[in-house]
Amino acid sequence: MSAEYGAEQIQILEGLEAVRKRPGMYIGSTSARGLHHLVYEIVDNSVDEALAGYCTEIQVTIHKDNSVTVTDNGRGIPVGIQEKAGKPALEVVFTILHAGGKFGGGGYKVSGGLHGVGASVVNALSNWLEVHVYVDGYEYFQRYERGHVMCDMQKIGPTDKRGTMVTFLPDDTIFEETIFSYDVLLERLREIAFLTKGLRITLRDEREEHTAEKSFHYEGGISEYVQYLNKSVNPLYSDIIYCEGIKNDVMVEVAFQHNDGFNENVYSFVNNIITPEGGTHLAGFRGALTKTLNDYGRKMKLMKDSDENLSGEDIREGLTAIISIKISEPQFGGQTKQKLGNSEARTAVESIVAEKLAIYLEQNPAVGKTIVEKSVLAQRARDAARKAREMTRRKTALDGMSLPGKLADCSDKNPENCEIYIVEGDSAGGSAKTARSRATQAILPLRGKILNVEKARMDKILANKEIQAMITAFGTGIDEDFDITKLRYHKIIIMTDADVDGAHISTLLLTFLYRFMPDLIREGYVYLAKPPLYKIEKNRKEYYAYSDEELAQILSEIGRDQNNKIQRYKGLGEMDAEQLWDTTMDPAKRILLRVSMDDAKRVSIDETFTILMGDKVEPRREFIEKNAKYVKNLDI
Ligand code: TSJ
Repeated sequence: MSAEYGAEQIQILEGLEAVRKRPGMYIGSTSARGLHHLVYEIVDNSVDEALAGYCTEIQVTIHKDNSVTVTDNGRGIPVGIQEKAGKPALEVVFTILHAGGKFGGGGYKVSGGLHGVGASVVNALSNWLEVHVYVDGYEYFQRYERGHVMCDMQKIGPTDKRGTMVTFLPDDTIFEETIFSYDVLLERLREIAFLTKGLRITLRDEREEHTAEKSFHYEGGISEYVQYLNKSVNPLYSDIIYCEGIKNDVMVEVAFQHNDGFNENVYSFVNNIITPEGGTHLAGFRGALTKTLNDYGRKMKLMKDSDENLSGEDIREGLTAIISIKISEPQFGGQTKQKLGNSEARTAVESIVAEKLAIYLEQNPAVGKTIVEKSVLAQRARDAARKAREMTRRKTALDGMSLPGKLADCSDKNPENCEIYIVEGDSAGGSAKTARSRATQAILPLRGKILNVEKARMDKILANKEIQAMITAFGTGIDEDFDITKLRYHKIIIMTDADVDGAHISTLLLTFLYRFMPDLIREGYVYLAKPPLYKIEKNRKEYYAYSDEELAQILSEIGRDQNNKIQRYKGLGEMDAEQLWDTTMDPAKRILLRVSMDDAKRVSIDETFTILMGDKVEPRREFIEKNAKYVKNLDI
């Protein structure tokens, strides 16, 4: 008996040692991302408890030493002896791989959906972890270090509390980064709160002198999420349309509302995790929306019998939607294993949305009419855009590759070696053309402000000369024609003045790239050049400073005196070709900022561009006040 117990013990240790040996296998990475994942793994357990109907509050606290406490007011992790292991279930949860939460019981077990691995992994990757459980009038406690049990589970004494409290300190020999970001946690916790109606989630940060605290609680759930996402645009009707139901064991919730813009902002979630590549749940939603609105439009004579059906895209123009499903065994497929494959998810979403939406439209004909009319306009614009697109296609086919006249192309034809500078203004464009290294650097000057794609329909965007020039120069095509393998340059470098106007133009360009060629950003091909802010001259020697801090540093190094000449650059135009090469274009010396994006943050990126480029002033002012430094938001 005791020998058997010993053997089992060793096996358990091996289980968690495996996690410490290959942490990436269990939490994706040991970077900041993996670190934050630890918190989500723990929080997921409390969210499950909320979904089961037993927990209404979750508190997350970041302590001064970067340990984190997660507390909930659920039933408490069971403390009874688990027969198979011969020890308290609590200990099993923390010491056996994949044991977290598998106690049967009702409700939907959602963690473990995409990459859920549970409490034992967090334990294995923590310097120490302590758990308190408050159940049936008593408090229980256990402590672990690097996954090893430090004491048997203790029954501490009576309590009138109920719930679970876990505190852990991530192991700094495993993680490259052990400092939690309040903002990153805040963003994800807000998302969870929107997706779990009624649940209150509070985040506290005790690291600063004044404790920061923020609480999220949405009785309206994903309907409030849609309202929140549409706060900086103009809705076409005041309702948020909401459909909910359970079919084939798939729990479905959908909320949406149209605005007067042109973007489709549809986000799908499976078990509270965003699915950037969609899948069957998204397909089910799209199918039901398209069919129901076409049926409605014809029945109400809003379309003629001879009219073509509205396409899905037409109906989704200006649509903000959240699709959230809970499913017990999600299957993911596609190249990156991120696309939901369960066919029962498609039929569940399709039938629930079709049924509920038809009823809603019957009862709200004014809204139905508004949506159909908006879609008909979109259909007409799309026809015009298709004609424009066919024109450009025919043109390129006829002329071989007709590159824009303003482009000074490079001679090297291997895209890996090639860069294109998108330069604001003809004069800076001229200097850049003189300065460049002709073999590998192409220059495309753009005149003035480019079109704000947040406020224009596709046909207008495709007709814009500056945008056409970029599309042809890149070689990739756009939107549905986009083909990244045809990209002619592996570095697309946006070079604008280091002032407010320059920042605005960069943002316009990034908005365009993000909306129509997001893979360029996702694959890391897009950069911002960083021109210097100051030139300092002393004894015929020139120094360049790229920030105020650097200016101060250079001045303290060379000595502050009368002979220093400090010039503040107001624009690229003030530099001659040689200076431009030296400071901003020479690959050996220049500073480039790579623009990156994290798919998990797609909702907030979309929001950022809508706020920055949309037409409501108040949200923009708020956003700019909160994010005073432009460059800080580079990492979209
Ligand atoms: F990650 C974790 F396991 F450490 C953890 C679990 C952390 C935190 C902060 C909370 C929890 C947790 C687990 N909260 N609530 C629960 N509930 C259960 O484990 C539980 C309780 C009772 C029953 C039952 O069937 O009676 C079933 C379950 C899953």
